[in-house]
This record gives sequence, C-alpha cells and structure tokens, in this order.
Amino acid sequence: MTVFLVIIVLALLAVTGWQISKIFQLSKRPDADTSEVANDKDNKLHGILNLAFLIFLYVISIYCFWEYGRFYLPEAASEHGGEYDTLMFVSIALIMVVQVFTQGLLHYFAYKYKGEKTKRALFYADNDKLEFIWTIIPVIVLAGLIIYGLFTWSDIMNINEEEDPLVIELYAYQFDWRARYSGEDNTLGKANVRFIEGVNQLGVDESDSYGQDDKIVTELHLPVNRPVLFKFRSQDVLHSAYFPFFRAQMNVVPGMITQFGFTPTITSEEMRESEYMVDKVKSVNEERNEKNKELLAQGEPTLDSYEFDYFLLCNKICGQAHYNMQMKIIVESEEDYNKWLEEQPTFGSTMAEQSEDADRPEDTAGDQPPATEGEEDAEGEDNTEQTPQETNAVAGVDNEQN
Ligand SMILES: [Cu+2]
Repeated sequence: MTVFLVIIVLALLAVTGWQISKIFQLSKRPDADTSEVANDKDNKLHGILNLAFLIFLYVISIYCFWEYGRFYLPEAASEHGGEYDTLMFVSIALIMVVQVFTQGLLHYFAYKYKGEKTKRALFYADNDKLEFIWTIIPVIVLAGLIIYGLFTWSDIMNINEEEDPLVIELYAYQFDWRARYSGEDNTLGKANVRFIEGVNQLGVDESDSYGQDDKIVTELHLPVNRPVLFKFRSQDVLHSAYFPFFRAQMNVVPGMITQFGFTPTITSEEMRESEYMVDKVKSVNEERNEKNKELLAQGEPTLDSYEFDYFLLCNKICGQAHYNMQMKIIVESEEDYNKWLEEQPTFGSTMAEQSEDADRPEDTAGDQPPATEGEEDAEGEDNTEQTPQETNAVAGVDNEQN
C-alpha cells in the first residue's frame, strides 16, 4: 500500500513539474529567443563550463594524491618488491602524463573551437603523416611497457631451485590459514583432504615419511634474507594469499597446488622502527584513543593500542568471515627463527600423541599430555575450536565429490 501511495505522489509531482514548466514557457516575453538551436551565448557558456570542468578534474586529482597518498604501502620488504614497485611507478607515471595532457587538450579544444556564427568549419579529409605519428607512438610505448612487464614478471615468478629455498605450505580454509613447514628434509609430505581427521587438520598422508617431520603452525615465521618457496593449498573454495608488504599474491585453488617464492629482506622489528611505520602506528593509535573516549562514555570495552605486524590476508571474497581471514607473519633473524621452529611439534609427534590419548583408559583420557605447555597449549585450544568447522568443511568436500 505504501509503495502504491509513493508511486502516486511521485507521479503527481512529475505532473506538477511539467505544468510549472509550461507556465514558464507561456510567461516568456514574445521577443525572447525560443529557438532550440544553440546560439553564440550558449556555446560560450558551454565552452567555459568545459574549461571549468577541466580545472575541477585537476584539482580533485591533486587533492586525492595529497590526501590519500598516506595510504601507500611502505618500502617493499622483499627482494623482488623493488622491481615490482618500479614497474608500477613507471606504468602509472606514463598513464598520468598522457592522461593529464590529452584531457587538457580535449577540454581546451572544446573551448577554443566552440561554435560561433562567423566561424566556418574547415574541410580536412585526412593526413597520413599525422595518423602515422599517433599510431606509432602508442605502439612503441605500449610494446616497451609490455616487454618490460614481461621481463619483470618472469624475474619474479621464476623460482631458482638452486638457491635452496625454504619450502612452506600455506593452507587456506574458511576462514583461516595454517602454515606447514617441511622440516629437516625440506620436503613436504603428501596431503589430501580425504585424510583430514582429528588433529590431522591438513590431511597430511601419515604413510608418507616426508610428512613425519613437517610442522603445522598458526603463525608464519620467516628467516630474513632466505628465499622461501610457498606452496598453496585450499580445503574448500577459492582463496587468495595476499602479502601486501612483500608485494606478493597468489590464488589458492581447491584441487591444485599453486606456488610463489620470495625473499624477505626487512625484519618485523626493522619495519616497526622505520619512519613510515612509527608515524602510521602513532596516527592509528591517536584515532583509537579518540574512539576509546566514546566507548568509555558508553561503558563499552576499549580498543587495544596498535602495534605493527606483517600479515597474510585472503584477497578473494570467500564467504561470510572472509574479512577476518589473516595470519601473522614474523620476519626475524635466522637464529630466532631456528629457535622458534625447534619449539614446534612435528606432525609425527602430534599424531603419536593423538593415538596415545585414544588408547588411554577413559578416566585419564581428558588429561593434557605432559609434553604440552605454553604456546602449544594455546594452539591445542585453537585446534579444538576449529574442529566443528573443519568437519563441516570436509563433509562439504566429500559431498561435492560424490
Ligand atoms: Cu579466503
């Protein structure tokens, strides 16, 4: 009913507008120019409006660069990142120069050659030389840009196996990440979603000896200046592994393994101390403090103060909690990295613990195994939390395949 009333009101308003315009027409002086054809005055006005619009475009562009420039990422934290940024900068600079120049000409010509009673158009059929010039220049520039881009692409995408990269699997599922380190042998054990059961969240094949020393973790630690080769696997839908600070991104596709390799060059600590990050953290915390005042007034819990960490994001809208799908990345010295990795349990030991738990008599089965402590404890809890989700996801995969 409301919709019907709204439609009637809108129709009546339209009729009113039409009637008012008719009254205006009738009330015009008889000697006024009622011709539909634009006269010199109209043309001049539109010429000037064209110039004004050009100025508006330039001003708003400069404003956007000025105001939103602070959202640019800091210096790339990976070896190939510099190359990537240069390619991006060269492409954008070229596009901007051509755009500013041609847009200016377009509006200026619309003004300069506006219609005037005394002006006559020149009949000018064609000019081979001009056509040649405006064809050959874009051809050369675009070919140059494409060839440069292809070289950069193959430089970044080709993985040099001779550098002995550290092999890490990144496993995506709705809605989180797991990392699997390949252990002493630097070879990942085989895995398949069909093997997912209990603590074996990633479906690692227990019969594959390469998998026994693999380490599955919830936080990605990387040694600085060591090439890393990531192998990506998805449990459910299409995800995308996005490392903005390292200028890397790769689709994570169910049913296949994709890969990307890079060398981190700036540790988390160094990045935190950089001028860019100090300023950024300060401004984020200022905003949070402002927000906290409001929250306190409303009696709600306040926000924690922000500290910078690298992170891995999902860059494909993969479902409801997609926005929350991220993993902390810590780039540290080789020493710290080795120390951390040492503390992580291997897949073999986790599976052994599980079967021990299952064999135990019921009254003690709920007890924590004695070896578990500190961080592992937290991870254990996390695993339990994920279990229902995991089971659903696996069921989903099975249904799909049946
Ligand atoms: Cu995702």
